[in-house]
Amino acid sequence: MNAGTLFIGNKNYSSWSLRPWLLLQHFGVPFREHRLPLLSPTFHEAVGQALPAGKVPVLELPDGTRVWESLAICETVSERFLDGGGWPADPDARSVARSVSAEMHAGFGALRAEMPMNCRACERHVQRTPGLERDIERIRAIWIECRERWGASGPWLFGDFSIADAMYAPVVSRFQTYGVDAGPANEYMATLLEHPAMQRWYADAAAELEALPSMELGA
Ligand SMILES: N[C@@H](CCC(=O)N[C@@H](CS)C(=O)NCC(=O)O)C(=O)O
Repeated sequence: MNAGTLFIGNKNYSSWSLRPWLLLQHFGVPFREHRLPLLSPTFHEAVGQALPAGKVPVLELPDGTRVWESLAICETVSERFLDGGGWPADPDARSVARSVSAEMHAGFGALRAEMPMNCRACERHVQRTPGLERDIERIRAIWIECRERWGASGPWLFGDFSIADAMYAPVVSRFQTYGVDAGPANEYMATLLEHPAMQRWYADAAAELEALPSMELGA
């Protein structure tokens, strides 16, 4: 079944857009992609209309219902198009997958502010503040624990690919860009970066023409 239209920002910069996009792509759910470059006139025109909260991503379902907030979109995709399969089947794994996804959605402010996603950039270095170090440590611990407890049945955080992997995909991208060593979770990072859909996202980001100074470090 077609999921409708996913409104996203620039692939180079829009980390929140990547999450539901990757989920839909991974599970092969057909959808239409509508790109609204951040800070552009077309983006501003869409605010309050296609974008109820003035942000991307937004999923417009085939009946016209709009869903915003990346985690709410992922939940909706799982419920309506995957028969709940966006979450792990095991109840304990599912509870923890929900917790780490919510933790990502609500937190890691230092990481998001100090290491912005930029798919085209490589070998960036930033001064790590204590807050950033704490975020990095916590994320490393999450990945390592998930892989140790649930990774036996597959290469993803909970074995099979789940919403949790989609939620952490932009963090993997950031760790690569800024040279963060994930220790035993480096293999997990490589798996995610090699995902064919991630490779497509990166190729599309490389082809984008917009370079937004306010989204680059040092701006
Ligand atoms: N909590 C939101 C965050 C969405 C968000 O901040 N999106 C950014 C792009 S990655 C945006 O639309 N920024 C435009 C603006 O704030 O004007 C989610 O999970 O979807």
